[in-house]
Amino acid sequence: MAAVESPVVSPAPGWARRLPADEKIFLWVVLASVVVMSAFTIGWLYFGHQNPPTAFYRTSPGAFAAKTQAFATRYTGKDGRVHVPVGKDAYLMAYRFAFYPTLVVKAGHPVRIWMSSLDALHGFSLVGHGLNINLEIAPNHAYGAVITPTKPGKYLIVCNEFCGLGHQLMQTTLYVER
Ligand SMILES: [Cu+2]
Repeated sequence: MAAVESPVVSPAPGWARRLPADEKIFLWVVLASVVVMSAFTIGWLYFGHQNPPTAFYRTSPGAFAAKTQAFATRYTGKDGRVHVPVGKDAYLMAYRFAFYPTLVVKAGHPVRIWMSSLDALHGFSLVGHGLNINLEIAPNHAYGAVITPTKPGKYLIVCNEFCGLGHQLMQTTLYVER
C-alpha cells in the first residue's frame, strides 16, 4: 500500500530557530513589560501602604450584630457616638444601607476595627488623611483591620462595593479626636 502524501507542505527543518527580527523585538518587549509590571506589583505590596494587614474569623450575622450591639451599648457617649477606649478593639457592622455604630477614636493610637456584613457584600473605603484603605466586608466573616489615624478630624468611610439601590447613600464618619 502506497504511503499517503500530505498536501500540507512542511517548513524546512530548523524553521523555529530562525525567528524574524520583529518577532525577537516583540518577545523582548513582552519580557520587559512582565518584569516592570511584576516589580510594580511587588513594590506596591511592600511600599505602597495600600491596605493594613487584616485578621479574620468566621462568624454569623446574628452573632456579629450581637457583639457589635454589646460593644456599642457599653461605650456610647452622650453624643450618641461610640467612644473606643485606647487599646480596645472596635466593631463596625455594615448592612443595606448603613454602617453602625459611629465610632470615635483617639489620634495617634492604632485601633483594630472588626467589621462584618449582615446581608450582602459591602465595602469599607477610607481614603485621605494619609490613609488609603479599601476592604470588602462579606457576611459570615469578621475582618479586623488595624488603622492608626494621625490627625484629628472627620474621616469619611464609604461603601465601595455596589450593594443595591441605596448603595450611594451608604457612608459613615470616623471621628478622630486628640
Ligand atoms: Cu454597601
